[in-house]
Amino acid sequence: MTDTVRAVPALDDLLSDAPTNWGRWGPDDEVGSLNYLGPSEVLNAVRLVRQGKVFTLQRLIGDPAGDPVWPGRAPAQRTQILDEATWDGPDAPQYPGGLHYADDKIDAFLQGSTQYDALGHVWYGGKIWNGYDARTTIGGLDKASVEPIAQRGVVGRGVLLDMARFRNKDCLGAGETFTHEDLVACAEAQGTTIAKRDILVVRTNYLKLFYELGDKFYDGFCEPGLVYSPELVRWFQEMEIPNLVTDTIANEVTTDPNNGVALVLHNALMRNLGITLTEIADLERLAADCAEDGQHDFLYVAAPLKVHKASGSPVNPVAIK
Ligand code: UVW
Repeated sequence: MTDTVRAVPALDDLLSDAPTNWGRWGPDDEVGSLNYLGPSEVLNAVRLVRQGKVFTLQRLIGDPAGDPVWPGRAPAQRTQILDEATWDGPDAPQYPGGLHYADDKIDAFLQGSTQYDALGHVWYGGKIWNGYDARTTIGGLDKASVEPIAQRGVVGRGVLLDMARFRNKDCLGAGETFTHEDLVACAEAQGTTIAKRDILVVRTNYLKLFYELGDKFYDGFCEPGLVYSPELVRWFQEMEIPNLVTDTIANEVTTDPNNGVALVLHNALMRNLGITLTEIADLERLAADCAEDGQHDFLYVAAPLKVHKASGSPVNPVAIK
């Protein structure tokens, strides 16, 4: 090894003293920190609906401009199976009364658009969320799949933290990092507060570059985002954050500039604390509206699709003011 090649620590070592919530909600838990969102959190969040404004946060699947995906994943392919041309030929199906219809299907990575990650989506050291054996993922997630999250739904107070606007930028740059202290400062600058059990919705507008740069977007791929520190993990733990939503593909700085490890927070927050991650959200309309009316908190409602044993699932979250 030369002086210029840095030894990258194993997650097992980097996070050896990091807190976990394993066992906190029982040995069979599969939804982790979503347990923080009970009836009182839902009712408090409903009170934020004062203007009747509705924002859907999903990106278009099959966007003619392209679908941003993690390297190695492919965008969804939609195939038309039936359409009016189906009835042109002599072998066309016949239905009493002359019914015609259109059918189509998609072949898609479940993490290939706006999505919830299952708590068992990532791991290290042979264990997933709650200490389940990583071998329970083989052939489909027997434990901590997206199914229980989808069954439960996610409803609470969402807070938009517009990091791009806070830094006076159109969008954050590749590899740009921020901390929990920056989130708090951003909230303060917006005239809002982050309360315990809030769903954090963080805007970087980084995917703007995906649409502008085309394939070059993936050169030296390193998204901007939150960066690991023990203090940040403790803050998420103390604030009892149930869900982190961002507009990037993977919710955190891709490669931690301090240690060279990939997706540290997927592990420190999701695997260890059971915080659900929601990625590739489209926050542009919501952010413009928040900047205009000064209301950065809202009722956040999300119900990912119920897919058996899946590691994630598409979702169209809704923010209501
Ligand atoms: C990976 O876990 C690789 O990516 P994501 O969480 O974005 O699906």
